[in-house]
Amino acid sequence: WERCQPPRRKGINTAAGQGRQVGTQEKQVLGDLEMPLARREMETLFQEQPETGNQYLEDALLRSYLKTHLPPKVLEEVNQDLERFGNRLLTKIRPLGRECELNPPVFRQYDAWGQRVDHIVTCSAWRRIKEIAAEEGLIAEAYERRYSNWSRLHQAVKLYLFSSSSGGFNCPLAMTDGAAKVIEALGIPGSLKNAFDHLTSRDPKKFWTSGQWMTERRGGSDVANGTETVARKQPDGTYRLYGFKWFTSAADSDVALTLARVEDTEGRVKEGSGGLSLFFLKVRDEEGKLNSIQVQRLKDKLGTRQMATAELWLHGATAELISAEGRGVASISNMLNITRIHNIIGAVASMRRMISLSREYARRRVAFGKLLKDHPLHMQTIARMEVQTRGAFLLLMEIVRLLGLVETDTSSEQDQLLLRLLIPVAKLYTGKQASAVVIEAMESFGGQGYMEDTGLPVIVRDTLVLSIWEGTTNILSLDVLRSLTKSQGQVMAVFFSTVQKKLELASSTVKLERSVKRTRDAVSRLARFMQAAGTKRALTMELAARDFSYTLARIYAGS
Ligand code: UCC
Repeated sequence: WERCQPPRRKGINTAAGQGRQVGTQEKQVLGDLEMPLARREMETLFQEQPETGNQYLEDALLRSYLKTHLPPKVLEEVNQDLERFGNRLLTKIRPLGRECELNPPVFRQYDAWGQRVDHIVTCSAWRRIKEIAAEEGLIAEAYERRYSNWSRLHQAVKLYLFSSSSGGFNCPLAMTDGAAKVIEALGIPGSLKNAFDHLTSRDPKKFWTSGQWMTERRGGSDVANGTETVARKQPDGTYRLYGFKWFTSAADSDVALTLARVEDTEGRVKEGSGGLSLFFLKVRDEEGKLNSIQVQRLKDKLGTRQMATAELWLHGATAELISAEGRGVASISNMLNITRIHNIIGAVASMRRMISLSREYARRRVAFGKLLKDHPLHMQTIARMEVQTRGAFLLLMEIVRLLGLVETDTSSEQDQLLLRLLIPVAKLYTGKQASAVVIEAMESFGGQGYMEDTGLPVIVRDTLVLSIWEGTTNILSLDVLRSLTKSQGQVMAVFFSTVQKKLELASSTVKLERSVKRTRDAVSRLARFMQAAGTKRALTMELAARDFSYTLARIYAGS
């Protein structure tokens, strides 16, 4: 702070730097600043770049959550791992992530001699991050289950810390996790054992990532009606896929899960959801040749530019049918629910990163004679973002805690219902919330927030996709309704009873009285709305789906 401001200005509160020895370098800078502008050798910076330290050590809420919830032995080991990981993120991973942003993938369709190669060229930092992801067990941790039901939470926390430094590698990891989950849910059949081992490996040489090719020209949301890809059975029992995939994220992945319609002997296919089946395929063969796949082009995206999203033609790609015929959507929903959780992780991580930087800036930047942190209105704005972020963080922790219980067969039926409901609720809410928070945080830097080379616009761009990826806000709101219908309302019964229990606990704390009352009022209004909606046409609930889902998110996060 002292270094950055013209010295001896009246009316400036310099308390932040009082009592500090002025070093040689600082003396030089201060001296330089005292000189008339025209005679200065260089124009010294007038504002230091806001930078944060070890993310784990600086995240008080995360640390207190772990301390409260993890058993002591688990806490001890996890704590050590996260502190070490926090240092690695700061010193090694974040610079690599920045490099990925500066060197986005490029598409080389032909080689120098006119041969079609369809090569997606990624930078060395991207490939290094893939190795680090394996070494850190960012997928493996969840499947090894060395901490039983707490392993999933441990993995999610690592991903949360990793997310905003990952140079977009959180995207392939989301889909890799989803693919591993689908395979595990199928009981790891013999034909997929090798793939499962690769997807969950800690060995960088062995680690594979997976794509999730669901989107076609006619169906981003309406996958059931928009999927045109067909699958032709081969004499050896495998299938060949023919079709066009319009968005394939992280198209440099090793394998993919995708949907297609199985043709009968007459070449006919069944339309709609019941005609879709799920397939597993390798993108390249042992020699690195594409599996009868052509890359049409890379997408020119607003954000997530570090990661290659491609249009792909499948010209008879060899694939294995891995779901029952016609059960493709139900089967891939295991993947969707995992990638949606990763989306929540990404949302909370972006908010946390922007707020950390914003807070740091407020401790250094002077305006109107005092540091930003001493301006009540500025701090109120940050505090509001902080509250949003904390609510979203706790919602995330609740979801991964429940997932851990379900995955280790230690969950109750109530836990399973609550998890089913909270995933779409939290995905849709945090996706939207994150966009609002990061834009607000960008504003807290003034014009600097809008400058490309501060790195801040990257976070904003990459956050904006979170309400679109893995299902838009409306589609997720309809998924919330789907969970109500499918469970015949049981998800709401569990929701109400869980919230009541939390509020009961909170009501014993005097300071929380007002908040408890407000949340209880919201719960009562929600109950009244549900009662009234029960007597109306389905359209009422459809029109209310988004507001209803927001209400659930706010009540749950609030409680
Ligand atoms: O965008 C993509 C990749 C981006 C990169 C990923 C990075 C993310 C991480 C970020 C890190 C920061 S991939 C494309 C994403 N696309 C979507 O999300 C699709 C959006 N559309 C939907 O979600 C739709 O609601 C559909 C496709 C699921 C609707 O399909 P249907 O077939 O019309 O729906 P049905 O008929 O209601 O459902 C079929 C079956 C039912 O089961 P059964 O038959 O047993 O009754 C449903 O209960 O699927 C079941 N089902 C589910 N089960 C559907 N959704 C779910 C669910 N969420 N959970 C459990």
